[in-house]
Amino acid sequence: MTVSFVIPCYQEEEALAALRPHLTELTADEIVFVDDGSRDGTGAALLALAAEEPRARIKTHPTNRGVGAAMRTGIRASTGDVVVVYDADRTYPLADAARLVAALGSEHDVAGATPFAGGGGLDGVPAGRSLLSRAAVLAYRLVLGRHGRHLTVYTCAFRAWRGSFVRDLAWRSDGFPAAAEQLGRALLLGGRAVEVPSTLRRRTEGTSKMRVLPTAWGHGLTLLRLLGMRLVGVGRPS
Ligand SMILES: Nc1nc2c(ncn2[C@@H]2O[C@H](COP(=O)(O)OP(=O)(O)OP(=O)(O)O)[C@@H](O)[C@H]2O)c(=O)[nH]1
Ligand SMILES: [Mg+2]
Repeated sequence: MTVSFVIPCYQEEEALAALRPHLTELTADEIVFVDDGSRDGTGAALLALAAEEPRARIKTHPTNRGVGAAMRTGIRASTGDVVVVYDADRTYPLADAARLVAALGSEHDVAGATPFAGGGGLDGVPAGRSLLSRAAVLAYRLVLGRHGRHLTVYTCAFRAWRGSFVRDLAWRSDGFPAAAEQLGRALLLGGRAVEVPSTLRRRTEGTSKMRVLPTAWGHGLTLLRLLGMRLVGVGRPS
């Protein structure tokens, strides 16, 4: 079984410098970095990293298109039987990637990290951010009904996917709501999802790219799209 990591990066010069010494801990056959039109030293940091890490591959967008678009580029370029999406700022423990891959097994299409199930947690994460995530869970559960009731988080992109499943998955959002849209669409298509408790910590290098208002608006549109899919029965499991 081969494993690809996909790591979207936008203005992550500092976070990549901190990630670099940890790459050897990563059980992967390839690591696809997507530099999404960064204007800081991200491009140079990735070249330096690739010079000493033969598993690294770099995809570049000439202009900034958003994390959802970067995931699309990275996932489509990946070749692994399993694809792990991981944030450049290491806010979830790198070691938990192996737990996601183990939980995915052969019975699931996606295994996602969650801070909101027993054994998971939040470490220094601003209250506003966790509130947004918790509100999103309620909204996505409502819209997805029986398809999504068993899950405790939708906005966290740190997941292990069955490669063939996620490379076929389409999503519209180019921004942060893409993580929730991927999961919602996967569930409506009959995808089998499992969660693994993990601890989300506050970012220590670089700055957050998440803007609450545009992201909340994007979630609203995504919820409407998923509701439409559910009502017309798109992807109803047979
Ligand atoms: N490719 C790409 N990646 C992005 C973009 N915005 C954010 N990212 C990446 O997506 C991941 C998550 O972004 P963050 O800024 O950490 O957002 P967050 O995790 O919600 O918030 P914090 O951890 O508090 O900063 C990081 O690896 C970012 O580099 C973007 O426009 N394009
Ligand atoms: Mg982050």
